[in-house]
Amino acid sequence: MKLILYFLAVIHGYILPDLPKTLPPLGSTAREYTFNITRSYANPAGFYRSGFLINGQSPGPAIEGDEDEWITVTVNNFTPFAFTIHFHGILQKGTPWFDGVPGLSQYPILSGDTYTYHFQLKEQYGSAWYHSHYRGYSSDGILGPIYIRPSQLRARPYKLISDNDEDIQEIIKMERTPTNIIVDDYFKMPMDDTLLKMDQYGIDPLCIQSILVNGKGRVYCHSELELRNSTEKIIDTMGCFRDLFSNGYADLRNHMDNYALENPGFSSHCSPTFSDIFNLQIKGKKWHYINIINAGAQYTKSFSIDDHEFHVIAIDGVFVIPEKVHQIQISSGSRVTIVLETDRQMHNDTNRPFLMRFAAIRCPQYIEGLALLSYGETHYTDVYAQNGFRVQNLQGEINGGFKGIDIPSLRPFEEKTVKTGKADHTFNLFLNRSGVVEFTMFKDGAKLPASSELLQPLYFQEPEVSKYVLDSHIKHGEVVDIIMNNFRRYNHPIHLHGHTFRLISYNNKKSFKYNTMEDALLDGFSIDSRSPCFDSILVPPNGHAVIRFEANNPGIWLLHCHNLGHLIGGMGAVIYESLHDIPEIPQYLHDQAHVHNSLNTFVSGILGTNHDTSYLLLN
Ligand SMILES: [Cu+2]
Repeated sequence: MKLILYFLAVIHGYILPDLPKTLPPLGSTAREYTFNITRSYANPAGFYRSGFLINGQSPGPAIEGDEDEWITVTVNNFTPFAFTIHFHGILQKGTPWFDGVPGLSQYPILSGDTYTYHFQLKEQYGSAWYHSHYRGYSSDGILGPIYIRPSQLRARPYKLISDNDEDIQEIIKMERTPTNIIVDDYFKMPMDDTLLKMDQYGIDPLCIQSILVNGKGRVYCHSELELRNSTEKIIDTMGCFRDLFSNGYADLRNHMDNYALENPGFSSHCSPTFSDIFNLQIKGKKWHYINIINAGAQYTKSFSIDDHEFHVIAIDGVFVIPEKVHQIQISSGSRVTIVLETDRQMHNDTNRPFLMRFAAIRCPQYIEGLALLSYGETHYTDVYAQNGFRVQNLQGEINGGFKGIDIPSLRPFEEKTVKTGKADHTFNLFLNRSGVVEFTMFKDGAKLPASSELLQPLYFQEPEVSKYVLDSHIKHGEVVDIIMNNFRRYNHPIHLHGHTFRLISYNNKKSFKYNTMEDALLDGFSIDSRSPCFDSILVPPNGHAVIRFEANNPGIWLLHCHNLGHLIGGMGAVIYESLHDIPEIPQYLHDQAHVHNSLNTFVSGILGTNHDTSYLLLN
């Protein structure tokens, strides 16, 4: 009887069930966060739209902790929608089921429900972020920064920035409290509507309204006549490329690769807005430590600050050999950490703010997000009081005499080497658009079904062979290569969960012509033992990326495109890693309330409505 009462109490939430073994060991504490997520109707870019807030704000509060510390995040869903939270860049060592991927590690958290994530910031540091991993809600406001302060034992690259001890001491001090800047692509309509229109018109939702910087932005308009640049193509007042003769949406199949279009009628009339923009106010200090996170659902950003150079010191939370540049290109999902030296003497007029620019690049739209860098006594807080020379144009192209860099050229600072021989497992992927709203990573067109977000999580099932599962019985310690060729004209920012990988071959013009790295090695190719170390990589059109990781984190991991339309269109693969070594999933997680769903279409995946068999499971 006591036992029955206990279970009833657990089910009804009066007492907590037995906590899983993966919680922090007794005597140590976890840093606790509570996220109350609500629906909003707000105007972050100067026009009203529905979206989401976390504790009344978007981006949500920063999750901060020290390397190896435990974190607890309790999510209270006060919205009418279901979603999950993924901790992007957190390796989830020992707790792979808290990776927040619906249909893979958990069910979506239903409206009115609560879900608690527990994980350790184990053997990792630096910039990461969290976001909804359900449909497109990350770009509707369910996102925020994560920062892990590196342990004392980590080697830092600061001596390569300055040989002055005072400078290094100040940088080390600033490392404790960096500024996080999250940049997001902001659509005119909420993501469910945007993706539904993608499905129904068969058009990529490529034309965005604004680029938000820490949740603030504006709509900037262009003069249509001024931008007309050919007889076949015009650029409208939103900066979007349109077909002159079809008003942008007829004859799509012929132009799908050439013309990227906004839904008809939605970008033709631009109305400028004059809302607040993010202002990074600098007071007194000389050195600044900044994490820049590209959370955009669509575009790579060219980042620069007018009149300033900066040191790039880490990518995806891994220190690199610093590079002093004026500009860096940041693809979707990637994080760039910079150290910025501000010296009033270098600039003529520090009463006016300098513009930080985030230009969308490799895309059919001329648009940039703007934010301000203001020195302490700045009297102006508007973009129209801008100051200094700009180092890049609206297309994100760097002006003559300035230095830019892209992420694949950066090498890790720590001399941890990658295995340079052949791999134990190789997967050959072909990034492709296989239909109007269908995207795939597989030669045979296999897709991650949109409805997989609503299915029973893979952790709760016997391992299943599906076309989108990469499974060749990877064992602990083995070396895995993933060859990704992109034969089409789209960029795909590919993100791997559960690992930082090594980029062992990359080219933005040529495909990788071998079936395995072993074939390449036999043909004279060699692997740089200090290959770049990331968790996201942009695979450019007609180019390739070959990534390698060591199977040191047993789990079921997603590899996917971070362009949200592409992901929901099917561009994902599931990796089964060392299945026999995955610790047993805590029993109470099986009991999460959820909705059963068996539909398999893009629309149902987006809307989540019209379930043919739906009922609530409460035990
Ligand atoms: Cu993609």
